[in-house]
Amino acid sequence: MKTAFITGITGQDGSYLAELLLQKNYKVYGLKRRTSTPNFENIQHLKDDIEFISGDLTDASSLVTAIRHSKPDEVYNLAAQSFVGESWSQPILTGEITALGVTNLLEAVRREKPDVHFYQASSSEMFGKVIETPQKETTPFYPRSPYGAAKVYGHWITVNYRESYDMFACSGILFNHESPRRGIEFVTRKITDGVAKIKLGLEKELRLGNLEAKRDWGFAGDYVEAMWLMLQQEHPEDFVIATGETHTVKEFVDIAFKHVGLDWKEFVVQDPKFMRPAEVDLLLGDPSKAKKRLGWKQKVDFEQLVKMMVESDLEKYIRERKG
Ligand code: NAP
Ligand code: G4F
Repeated sequence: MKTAFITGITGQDGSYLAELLLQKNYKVYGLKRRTSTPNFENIQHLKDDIEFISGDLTDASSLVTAIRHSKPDEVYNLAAQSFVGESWSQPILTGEITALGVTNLLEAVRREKPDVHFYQASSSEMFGKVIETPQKETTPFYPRSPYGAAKVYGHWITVNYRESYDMFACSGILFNHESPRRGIEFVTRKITDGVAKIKLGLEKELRLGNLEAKRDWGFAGDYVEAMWLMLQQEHPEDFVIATGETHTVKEFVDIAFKHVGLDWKEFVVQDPKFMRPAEVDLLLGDPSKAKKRLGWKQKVDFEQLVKMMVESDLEKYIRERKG
């Protein structure tokens, strides 16, 4: 039986990855930071199958203890301050978690279990003000937010530990991926939650920022499979994971409202509060390397994703209404 240690297990990706690894018969450990109220929403159904270890990415000693205790074959570093918008309000904390936190974890692995296969959650936000389109593994980075800058550091320190210490350390450069478990402040979930509330008469409008931004959106359940595949290869390498399609926020809005028989123009209000100091206008990934070398491919397309998220939010509010 293989053993995996996952940071960020309570988040969107952590929950799908834990599900996948449990299905594959892994023993799964998850790093859980202390919160004043329980935060198990995404992993409620898996709680009894996971062994939680208390710790924080900014507390190096807790990571050493976690690796020593779990003795993992594979480590997936999914923890981060992951909300781009918030990274302007908390730039230092974002750097401490999303950048230096990676070094804390790599050091713990190097000292306690250097033969680990290590996965770093890198991001298409590193491409920022894109230098070329589509973006691939060799595209230079130009981050546009404190979050993007922190991810560039996390990416390069992972490459550096691979090259300095011959560690099996890989970075997955993942483009946006979404699901019904997506945090409510991200634009896709904010839209589908808003559509469900408007349809059920619980809200009258949906306030959004830049509707022209373009993203390459996939389904989180498909993307965690790529993470696992990267750690099963003979040699550690970095891979872009994307759909190869890009859509505007407006297109997402349009499909979501149409799915419940409404016209978005009657409900969406543009609010400068949600505009960013520097925007990433266009992301479009080229997943050819992952398709060829990992045999990875997406199963859920853009329209299916939007509809899946709207349906899930509708069901949630209907259930709550029934009490
Ligand atoms: P998410 O839902 O925001 O989950 C983030 C996780 O990190 C949560 O479990 C959170 O714990 C944990 N965390 C935050 N600060 C921590 C700290 N100081 N110590 C330990 N744990 C901490 O993010 P996600 O969408 O699943 O993304 C997973 C990873 O992939 C992140 O690193 C993200 O930056 C990266 N990424 C995401 C996407 C995407 O489109 N989803 C694309 C590219 C890269 P709490 O529950 O306690 O807050
Ligand atoms: O959903 P978002 O907040 O995601 P963003 O900034 O693309 O970041 C996500 O994907 C990255 C991968 O590329 C991850 F690394 C990162 O952790 C995160 O998961 O915003 C998407 C777009 C932006 O252009 C934003 O300006 O939607 C635009 N937008 C328009 N109105 C809005 C809103 N974003 C949010 N969050 N809220 C709005 O009201």
